Amino acid sequence: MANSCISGLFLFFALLASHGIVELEASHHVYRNLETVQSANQHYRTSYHFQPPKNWINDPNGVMVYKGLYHLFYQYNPKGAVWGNIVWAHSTSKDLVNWTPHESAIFPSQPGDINGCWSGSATILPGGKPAMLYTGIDPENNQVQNLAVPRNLSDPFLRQWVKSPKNPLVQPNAQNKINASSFRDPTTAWLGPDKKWRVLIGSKVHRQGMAILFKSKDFVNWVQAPAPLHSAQDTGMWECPDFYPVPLRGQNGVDTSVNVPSVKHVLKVSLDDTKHDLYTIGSYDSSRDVYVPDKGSVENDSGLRYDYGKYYASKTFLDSIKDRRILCGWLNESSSVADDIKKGWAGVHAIPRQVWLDKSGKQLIQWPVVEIEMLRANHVSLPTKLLKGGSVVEVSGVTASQADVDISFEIPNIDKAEAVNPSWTNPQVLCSQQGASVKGGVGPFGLLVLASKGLSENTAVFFRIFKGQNKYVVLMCSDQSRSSLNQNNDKTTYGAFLDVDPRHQSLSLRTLIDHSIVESFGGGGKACISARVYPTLAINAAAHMYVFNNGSEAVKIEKLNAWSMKKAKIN
Ligand code: DQQ
Repeated sequence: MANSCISGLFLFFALLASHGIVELEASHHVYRNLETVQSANQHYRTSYHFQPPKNWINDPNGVMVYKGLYHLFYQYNPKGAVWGNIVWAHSTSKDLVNWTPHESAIFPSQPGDINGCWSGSATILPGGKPAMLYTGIDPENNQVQNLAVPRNLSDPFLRQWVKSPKNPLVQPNAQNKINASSFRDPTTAWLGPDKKWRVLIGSKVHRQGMAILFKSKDFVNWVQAPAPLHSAQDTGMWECPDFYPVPLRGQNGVDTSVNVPSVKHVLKVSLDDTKHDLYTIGSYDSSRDVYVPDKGSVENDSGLRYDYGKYYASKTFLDSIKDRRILCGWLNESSSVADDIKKGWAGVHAIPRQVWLDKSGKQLIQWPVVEIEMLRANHVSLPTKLLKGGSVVEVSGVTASQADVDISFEIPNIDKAEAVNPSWTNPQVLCSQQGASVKGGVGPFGLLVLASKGLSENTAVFFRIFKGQNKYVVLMCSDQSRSSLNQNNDKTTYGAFLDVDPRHQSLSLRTLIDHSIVESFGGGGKACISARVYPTLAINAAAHMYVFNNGSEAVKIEKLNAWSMKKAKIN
């Protein structure tokens, strides 16, 4: 462990820092004739986050448990490292960590999906039979809804899928007036008190995002309900809706059809305009088929998000093996399309997270599934230590490019926190203005990961504490501005406010580092920030990890545990 003064270095890096935001989203553009030729330079492939050997991936689809195996399907381009030619690729796992690949499960073969098999979800029908509802793109490029079921239920790997001869089951037409280019991504269906199935499809009318509701007795014939389950003004298109109950107490999950007084409901929508997964917590009246978000819920881009970094098109499923609800999400690249084509792949999935309702009832808690801990090796811990303002301490003894680190801080002199400015309402803007190099009172303190020896490259995940009127405000940031010397990447700084009272609780930060992923969980999973980064110096053995404090006040490292992460067997 080395200790040195870093304020000069931070000033230098501040001058180097780029604040440019590069728009790199590639969704729904068609790139033709791009067969993948992978380059030899593969520093950014991950070791324990899900990805196929090559090509483009996006949304997780139809995640479920069948005969004791986890099944993950995902949007995949078999022909290249950019979005297009979309099929449902398929892998299975016994532990959500190691994954075995299978042939693509659902691919264009009928008029109802001839131009693409887009996102959808699994429903477990009575008798334990899985059924997939998914969006197909028809010959006119209309978005329609289809059904596929396993060919052979005695195959635990469910390698073959048969499409319903009734496809498309639902399509936009003159009667329903649904917009044929904004009608996609069926949810897991649930049963109402009338024994009818219900499913939501994402849509919009002008700028009003909505979750259109359909009902069915037999899972084949679907009738549109008179009103959407829910909609919100001025949000734009809702992609990949997800709707599920969470128990008021405890960390267990319950089946999607459960609606009893001891649960609340969560509605998550993926906002196409901003590529953010936004959720509200509320109540579902199943006799009227209305969902009402709790009072005070924010239903625009400033609302609650699963992740305040790059994380999109997620969906949950009930893990009936362990009675928990698991969230899977897509981490898009932050590199340029040209760089993606060069490396021959794009897109990874986040570590599956267990989700449950916080004791406050006001937000969800998310935590990486416990199984990921089986990859931990070379445990390193730091004794309790005071981290003076302007200091940096290396965490050595772990593979810093492939690691799991869990740290908690105590704040001895919290009254020295700077006053909060009432105009600071957007945490992302605040983190961009006050990055890791900007000195503060209490904070910034946290981790420098994927850092080069001289710190010219690093990703800083940190906290700042401000004094508000009656409470302290905790800001969590992930600052990518110095993450790479390559200027072609999206280095947007991310931020979130964390609902923790630092007078009474220690402030914890867990970060999963995996070559080009920095996935962070603040306050025991109250705020998550995932980032994609592409260091040019801090790669493999040349990557380092540090704890830093760039505030004027000392903070105490109450505990720090770090591990190297072994490589998982993925595809
Ligand atoms: N991705 C799918 C769509 C969905 C979008 C297409 C979200 O079904 O709306 O690949 O990333």
